[in-house]
Amino acid sequence: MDLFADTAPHTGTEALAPGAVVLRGFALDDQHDLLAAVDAITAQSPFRHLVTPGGHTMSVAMTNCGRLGWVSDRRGYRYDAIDPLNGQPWPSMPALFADLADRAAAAAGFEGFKPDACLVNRYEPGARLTLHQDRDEGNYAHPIVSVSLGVPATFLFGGDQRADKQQRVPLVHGDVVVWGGPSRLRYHGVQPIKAAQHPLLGELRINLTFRKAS
Ligand code: MD3
Ligand code: FE
Repeated sequence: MDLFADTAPHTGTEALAPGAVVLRGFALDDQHDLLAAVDAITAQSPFRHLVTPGGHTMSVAMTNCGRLGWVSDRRGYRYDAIDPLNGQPWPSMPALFADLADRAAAAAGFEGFKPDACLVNRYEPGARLTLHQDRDEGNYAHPIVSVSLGVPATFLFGGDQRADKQQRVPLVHGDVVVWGGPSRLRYHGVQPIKAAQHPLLGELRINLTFRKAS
């Protein structure tokens, strides 16, 4: 009988595909500091539901920190140095964020990752991300690092074509994933979040994605 089945943090490294690595529990040591930093960011640049170029309002609420932030509106998707909600630069990237992203990328074999953008996604129950590619960044040689916090999610990891079969990857609080090399442009998404409770975040899931946007 596994006495630790429900309480032991899941740790270790799992290779998903060439260039794609799950670092289980990699962010757990920093969980409280990460969430305090998210609160400071959203005090300045609040979460908001962006509108896609097609006119749909996204179910995931977003904000950014770092020199550049990802935005969407009727004109398209892009990175911008200014938060359109307040006309100010995005909150600066906390040193802890940059350091965690750099350490995670290095653990996956990508040395010297210096992100200039962090997209912060907030999921309520039912929120989802439909299958997409991340292609608004300038240079696909850099990986993307993602940090999962709060309630669990099922991540969909597809192929280079939208119609390719998808792998389902469960992601829980503290997991970090690095997507680089040949995985960088693969289609991916997040299934609708199931109702659940997390001790620190209640019914919410928060995902930090670190990018080199320019
Ligand atoms: C795989 N966010 O913000 S992060 C996004 O959990 C996004 O909020 C998801 O997809 C989330 O664009 C997933 C993981 C991710 C990010 C970029 C990737 C996976 C990726 C790029 C290529 C392949
Ligand atoms: Fe994405």
